[in-house]
Amino acid sequence: MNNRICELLGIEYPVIQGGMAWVATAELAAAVSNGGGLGLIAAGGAPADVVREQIRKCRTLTDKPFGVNVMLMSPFAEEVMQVVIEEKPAVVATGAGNPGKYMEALKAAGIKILPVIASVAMAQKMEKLGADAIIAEGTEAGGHIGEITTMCLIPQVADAISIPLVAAGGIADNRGAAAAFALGAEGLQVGTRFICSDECIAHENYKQAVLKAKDRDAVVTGRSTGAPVRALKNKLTREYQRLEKENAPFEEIEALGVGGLRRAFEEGDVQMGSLMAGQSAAMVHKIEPCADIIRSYFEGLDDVLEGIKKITR
Ligand code: TUI
Repeated sequence: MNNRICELLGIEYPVIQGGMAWVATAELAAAVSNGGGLGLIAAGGAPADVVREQIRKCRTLTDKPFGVNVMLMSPFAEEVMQVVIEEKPAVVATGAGNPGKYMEALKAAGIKILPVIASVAMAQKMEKLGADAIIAEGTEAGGHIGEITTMCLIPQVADAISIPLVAAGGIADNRGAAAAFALGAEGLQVGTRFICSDECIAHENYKQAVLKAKDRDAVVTGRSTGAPVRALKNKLTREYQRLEKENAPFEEIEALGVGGLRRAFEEGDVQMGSLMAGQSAAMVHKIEPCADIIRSYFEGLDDVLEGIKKITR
């Protein structure tokens, strides 16, 4: 592939697995990397020693490049970055903040830096600070999200930067891949589909909830508290939305979400767990190996392009 993301990361397919807290473990990251993409261990809100363990475990499961996604809102972000700099995975992706203060040390350690951003201004800032590539995430994505759709964000970021661009949010099949490449991205970040992979250790109930999801089921809560999160509709999201509508105190709303991820991913609590997933959940129809998911984005791509030619000639 004549592709700067593949070249930069030393991978076969320009597919990066999203950094999903609790879901993106060493097992998932290694399976994605072994399948020819770039797997990421999600640090999420985990303490630094857990992240170190995960990196070391991943090394036993793959000899391909892999990375760590550091969630910058984590209370452990600083220590996690320190561990990452010591352990030197090939890549660090960051989310939910500005990784500027860590860039120099990451670069000195020879680690490639791919910030996940949700605005043009942040993409430009990251390029200036020395990011190796940008992951621009549209509001269709799961978890903590920005405001702009993938459709509008990707071409604007593509026009504003010259380093390689990865599109994220709502990319569920080869049509989404073709669209992302048409908009100016050279790579895809995929989260939700990898929840429904054989190698993902998330609870079976959570996988089934993704498989059952329909078009309007991935809803947003937390807009009023300034940290919007997209997750599958359930008792938790309804309760959240009710408190938000009633202008309940910030602490009461926040308390509802505490432990929500663990409840979903470990206990399989599909009612009071936070089933973070993107709008593409409605396009996930089976549980399959990571390698097959990766390949599915490129198989039939010629037919997609032929189809476009046919209706525009
Ligand atoms: O980070 C994500 N997705 C996430 S993080 C997460 S854990 C969490 N749980 C509850 C509340 C908040 C976080 C679950 N899903 N995606 C990448 C992403 N980053 N989307 C948006 C951003 C972002 C936002 C602001 C990146 C930079 C940024 O900069 C703000 C600034 O100016 O510092």
